[in-house]
Amino acid sequence: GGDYDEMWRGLGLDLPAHERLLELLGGYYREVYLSQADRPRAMAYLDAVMADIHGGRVRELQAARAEGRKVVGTFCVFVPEELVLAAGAACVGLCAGAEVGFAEAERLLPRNTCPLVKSFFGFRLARLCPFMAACDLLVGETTCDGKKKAYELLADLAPTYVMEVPQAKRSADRALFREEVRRLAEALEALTGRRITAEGLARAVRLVNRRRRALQRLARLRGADPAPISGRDALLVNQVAFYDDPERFTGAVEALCDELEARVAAGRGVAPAGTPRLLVAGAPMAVPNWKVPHVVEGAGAVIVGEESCIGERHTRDLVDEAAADLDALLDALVDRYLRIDCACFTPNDDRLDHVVEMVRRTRADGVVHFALQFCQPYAIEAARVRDRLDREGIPMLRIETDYSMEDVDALATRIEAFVETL
Ligand code: BJ8
Repeated sequence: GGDYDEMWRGLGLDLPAHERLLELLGGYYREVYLSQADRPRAMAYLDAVMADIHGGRVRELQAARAEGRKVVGTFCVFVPEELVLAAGAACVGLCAGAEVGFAEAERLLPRNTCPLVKSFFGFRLARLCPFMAACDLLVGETTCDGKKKAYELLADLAPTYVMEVPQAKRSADRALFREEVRRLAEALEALTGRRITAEGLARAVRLVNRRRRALQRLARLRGADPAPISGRDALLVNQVAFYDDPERFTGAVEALCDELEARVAAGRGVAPAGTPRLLVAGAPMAVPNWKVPHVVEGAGAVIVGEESCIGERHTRDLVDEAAADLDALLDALVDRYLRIDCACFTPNDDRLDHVVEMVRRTRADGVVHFALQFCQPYAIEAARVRDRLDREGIPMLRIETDYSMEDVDALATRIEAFVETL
């Protein structure tokens, strides 16, 4: 990392601790990713992105900032990236998938806080995330209680804006969210000094839709048996979608899909035809939270889809591109974002339909329901998912875990037993 030391120091990182983090991450990546046989060649792009995870993209963002561009960090797929781009800023989805800085985080937050929330505090307090440090503004949202209250504390550490997300989807909720989208647009204009125009927003809508379509194409290709790509690799693509340059990333995903299409045509896969196929449903898995997919695919199954915000909840719906003026475009954004079926909503029956639809489309043999420890929305909603899947005759295994490696053996035992029943 010698090349980047000056940049990282300038961003206030703790260089020795950061060096150790990158070493750990590199080792874990080799174990989870580079050990796989017969990966698509196009994954070389993702390997390069990951090898340079805190380097090249941060340098691009810093170069843009030097020219006066702003960088906005987000933690949730409810924050409309299109608005950020239309205001002339770059958007980074911050990941928070590692158990770092937890000792520091636990001085502020209760120990029984979801690891995702603890992680973004840990990264900030232990000065380990150059992306967060490069952000001119963090945009939080009122989804679960843990995040909502944590943003109040985060605001003491970094410029933070919080957008309200409703808890239901009636017309009053839509009106509230519409007003929140307008308020966010204003805040972004104030940050960048640039007006959001209809042309600018329409361009951003097309750009983000293009990336969604590429990721939808990847999702469809995973329906083939044998599966042309591992679940780990597909998850990684969905993770990198949050912070890579959208244009370049979309090109890389299209190239990957071209290769996968050829694989499917040739009947070639990452695991033999007939390998048990699983859908993972639930809470997001942020970089570098590859624990469950690593265990699942080590247990002789292949993951064929993610019903998750780092997965199809992020890519399923497009924004209507037909809208002509700014108001209509903002309405189209609201319509699209309110289709998100996060477990923070009540009722949230659409999600049950989506899980079943995904099982059918990906030809999955079963579902692994994934909740992060202390995440009430997903842990409680798991019971409703189970009821629905029972009625459809789809087997489900319920998992609740954190970012530590302590339960890996226990998880492996449970997952192997589940896979054997399929
Ligand atoms: S739209 S899933 S990205 S809120 S896992 S922090 S819910 S206690 S992440 Fe999420 Fe937006 Fe919903 Fe998606 Fe809370 Fe649960 Fe932790 Fe969570």
